[in-house]
Amino acid sequence: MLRIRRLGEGEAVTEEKLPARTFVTALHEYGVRRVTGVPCGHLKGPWSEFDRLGELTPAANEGAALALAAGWELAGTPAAVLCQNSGFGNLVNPLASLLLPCRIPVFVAMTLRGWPDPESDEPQHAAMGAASESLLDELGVPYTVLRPGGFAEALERAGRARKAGLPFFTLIPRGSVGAADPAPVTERAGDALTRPIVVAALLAELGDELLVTTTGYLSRQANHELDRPGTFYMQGSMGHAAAIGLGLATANPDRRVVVLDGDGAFLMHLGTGTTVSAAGARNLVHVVVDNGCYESTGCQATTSSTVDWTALGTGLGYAAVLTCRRREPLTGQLRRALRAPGPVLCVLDVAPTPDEVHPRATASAGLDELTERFRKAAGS
Ligand SMILES: Cc1ncc(C[n+]2csc(CCOP(=O)(O)OP(=O)(O)O)c2C)c(N)n1
Repeated sequence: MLRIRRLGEGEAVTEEKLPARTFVTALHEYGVRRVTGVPCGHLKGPWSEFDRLGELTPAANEGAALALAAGWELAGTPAAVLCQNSGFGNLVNPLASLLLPCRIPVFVAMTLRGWPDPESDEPQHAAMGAASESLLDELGVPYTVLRPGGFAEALERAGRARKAGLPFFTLIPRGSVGAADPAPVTERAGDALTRPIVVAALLAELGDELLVTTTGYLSRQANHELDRPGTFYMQGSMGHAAAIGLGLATANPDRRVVVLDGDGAFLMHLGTGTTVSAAGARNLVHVVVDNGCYESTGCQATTSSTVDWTALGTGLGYAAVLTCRRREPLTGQLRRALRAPGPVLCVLDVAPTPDEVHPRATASAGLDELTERFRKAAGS
């Protein structure tokens, strides 16, 4: 039986774990040859196993992951998607309008945040935690919730769905799949930038600018360095920091708006970069902290290593693009970024620091309170 109790930070719902290797071997036996998705900390074990085997292609967002897997399936290669239910909304479109009508069977392993008790998780997961099963019911997509010892049965059911031309979701309660061995800590150059350094430096330069900080460790770091009413700490809604910032900037043309983004989050909805430049938001500064990984979910690699940020920012139409990878020019580059006519893209290349993690802003104040405080600071 699944044991449920109230959870503390980082605790798991289940105490019996399916080892990551068993998860991967079972999917191989089921026939899966290729895997994609967007990482969740609760699937980091299988994610790193598939990565080690060269079978994993990280996708920019969950919808793209499902469409990529559909392409593999159309080519006769059974495929799986690994994701978190916060990305369920991203994949509903290809699920409803591609996989179901074209009868393409993909196996999806989706972790359940905000479930079974929304109170036991962060507030941004409550609505999706409560709705994940009923949304699948409404769409007519077969699924099961993984129980201890129940993965073989889940795959049997997935096999039946596959024969009927249907995708299948296995919903994974938090903590029910084992983690990977910790990655070796890589040496970083003495003058390398890090998340704490760049966030502290940025906050030191801010006056009354509004600041929107992206989902995950960057929001936590900003809150840790300097809690200010003019900072909107995004908790969920990954990939949409620049869009929120653009809304604020176009509604307040006389006030600078700074967006603090991650490489994974910016790449998730990169098209917003074109909206930012088409809107000509001269008061918007988009700072992207590129650590090459999804640090907040376990440092799984993003695709940023293949990105030429200067070419990308220019191509997207940002009015100025600045980059920085060392400590000495950091403050100068940030000052230039904050003063230049925008929209400005400022990309800071940092080394990951997974050992430095701070509490969420919501550890000290409610989401309502933080939002209301920001509304006042934004002048509404
Ligand atoms: C739509 C969606 N998919 C996945 C997640 C899980 N998630 C939370 S933070 C995060 C990593 C963000 O990576 P990045 O933007 O590069 O910032 P970093 O964590 O490296 O600071 C992920 C994948 C999420 N919250 N929302």
